[in-house]
Amino acid sequence: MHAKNIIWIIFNVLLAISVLFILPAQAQAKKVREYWIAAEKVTWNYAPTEKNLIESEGDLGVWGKTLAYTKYRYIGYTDGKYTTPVPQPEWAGILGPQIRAVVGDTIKVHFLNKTDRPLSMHPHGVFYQKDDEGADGGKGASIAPGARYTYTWVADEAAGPGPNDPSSVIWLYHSHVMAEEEMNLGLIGTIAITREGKARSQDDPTPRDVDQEFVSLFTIFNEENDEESGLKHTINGRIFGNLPGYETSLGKRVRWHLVALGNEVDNHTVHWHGQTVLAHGRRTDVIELMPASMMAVDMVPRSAGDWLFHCHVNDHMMAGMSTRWRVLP
Ligand SMILES: [Cu+2]
Repeated sequence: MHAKNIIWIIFNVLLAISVLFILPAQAQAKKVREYWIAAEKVTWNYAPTEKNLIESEGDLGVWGKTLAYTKYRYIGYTDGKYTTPVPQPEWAGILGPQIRAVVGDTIKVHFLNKTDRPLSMHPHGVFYQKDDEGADGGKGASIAPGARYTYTWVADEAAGPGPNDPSSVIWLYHSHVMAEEEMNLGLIGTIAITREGKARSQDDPTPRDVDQEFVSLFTIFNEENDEESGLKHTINGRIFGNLPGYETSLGKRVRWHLVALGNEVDNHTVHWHGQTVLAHGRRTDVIELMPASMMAVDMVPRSAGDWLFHCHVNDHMMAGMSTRWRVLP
């Protein structure tokens, strides 16, 4: 037989094997991703250094009068014993554990309410049946103190990135028994969904076309019935530069997931010094957020240094809605 024919036959056999076995195996690679999350009462300090780290000459103003308050948080654990917390990056601040999935996956959240009031977990974006809405009737709508509930959510096509989105998008989750009160208590987190075929691996659902993903929640927590000193203008629950950990380096592909929550006053304009971002194909260095907005933008840092990252609304800047992000050379 002619050598060319043999090569042709081998090529076709390999092609047949890949079509019959390898491709279907990849298409079937759907996972059930399990999370153990408890709601807990904590003491939260809005500025652990007790310093204004943005203006070295400045102080914390009226907002420094009281810095520590009782808050409620979602805390992630490694398993159903709820004894070993899942470590969080420093920049995550008050945010609950990051839930992640790839389009096609199912998310199971084993929720335990360790607090003294009924709470829930209500997700945005993902597919759920009525019992797993975490709000408005259904079994998961109100979980009593000490009780548990397992929420089943599906990262279906409609929960994943759309045609104009980057390879991952983010959704909020929050408690929804007395929603406004509970979001103000701190019961907030996010769900990241990666486009099918874009995850690093079966076990690592992070998108492989970016090196790092950060999440930033812009919200004003109201601690003292609208008293100005209790209006904490926060990024991930910290004020006046007290949120460390946004660290990257030149040339890295960085994705920022920006979210906001709150009231009419929670119209935030997120601004980076030293860098621009791509937002749905548009170049800018300021992103507008309204309460419950969610937005993914990409950047490749081009200038090394410690740069301001802040809300550009004047009143909010003055009240400490700023921190720094670091670009290493
Ligand atoms: Cu703002």
